[in-house]
Amino acid sequence: MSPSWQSQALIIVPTYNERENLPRLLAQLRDLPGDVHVLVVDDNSPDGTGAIADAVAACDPGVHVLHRPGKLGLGTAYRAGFRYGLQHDFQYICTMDADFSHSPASLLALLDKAVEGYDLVIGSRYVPGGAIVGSPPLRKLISYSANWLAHTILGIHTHDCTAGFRCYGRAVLETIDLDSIFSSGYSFLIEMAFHIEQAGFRIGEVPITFVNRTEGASKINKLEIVKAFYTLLRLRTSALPWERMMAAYHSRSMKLKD
Ligand SMILES: Nc1nc2c(ncn2[C@@H]2O[C@H](COP(=O)(O)OP(=O)(O)OP(=O)(O)O)[C@@H](O)[C@H]2O)c(=O)[nH]1
Ligand SMILES: [Mg+2]
Repeated sequence: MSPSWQSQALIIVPTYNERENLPRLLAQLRDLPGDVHVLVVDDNSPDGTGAIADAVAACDPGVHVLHRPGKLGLGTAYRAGFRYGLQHDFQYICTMDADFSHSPASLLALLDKAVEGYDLVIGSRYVPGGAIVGSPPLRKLISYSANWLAHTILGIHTHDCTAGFRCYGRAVLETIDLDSIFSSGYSFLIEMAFHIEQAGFRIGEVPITFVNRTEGASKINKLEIVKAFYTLLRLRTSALPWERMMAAYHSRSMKLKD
């Protein structure tokens, strides 16, 4: 029997220098039941990941590629992917890393839960059954602290609000003003979780085992960690009038750029 999301799910895979991982990942995603489509958002990777994606897409109508001129950040890659998914009428729009930290097989559990009626489903390391394998202790500490701070400073309830393994129902992405999301990098994930909770959507988490990448290099750096901290403080003060004014100005200028 075909799953109920048959041909309705788009998986956004942002890439920057993932040539060792991408061909295998695309093959595994396209082998999943339900004809999930994949959108690679590549930022002109110097290692030729974009050309690899094009070669796969040329032979498989379920693989799509968006090319951007340079490294513009993970958050804006997600946003470009969301727009593509909405324009092409997908009902479930998922995101995952290209580096096999998020297992393609676990995607089915996220989609199942979304079909149950959850507006956003997160593949979570921090619910019972979730785990992290192979990450250095410092990396684990940073991830754990970012979540703890998000819970403490912003009152976010989602256990793993920094996870990039997600399945958004279409309604969420139609409702949240994507132009008002200020973060262009990794803190985009915290900011989205915050706004989605504030908007009253139903968020579910399914346990996943996050496996540290074995191929290619991480793109997260110290600046992204500082930005995440700034994002927490900015969202905490977002009730202040000047912050609302800045947000409105930012949203207007993003709309003009599109
Ligand atoms: N298009 C695009 N993709 C990016 C950018 N930065 C990172 N990525 C991709 O986003 C995904 C997550 O990046 P990673 O470097 O794996 O970051 P991470 O998973 O938080 O960190 P690690 O655990 O160290 O791997 C990967 O598929 C990257 O190739 C970017 O600026 N643009
Ligand atoms: Mg990764």
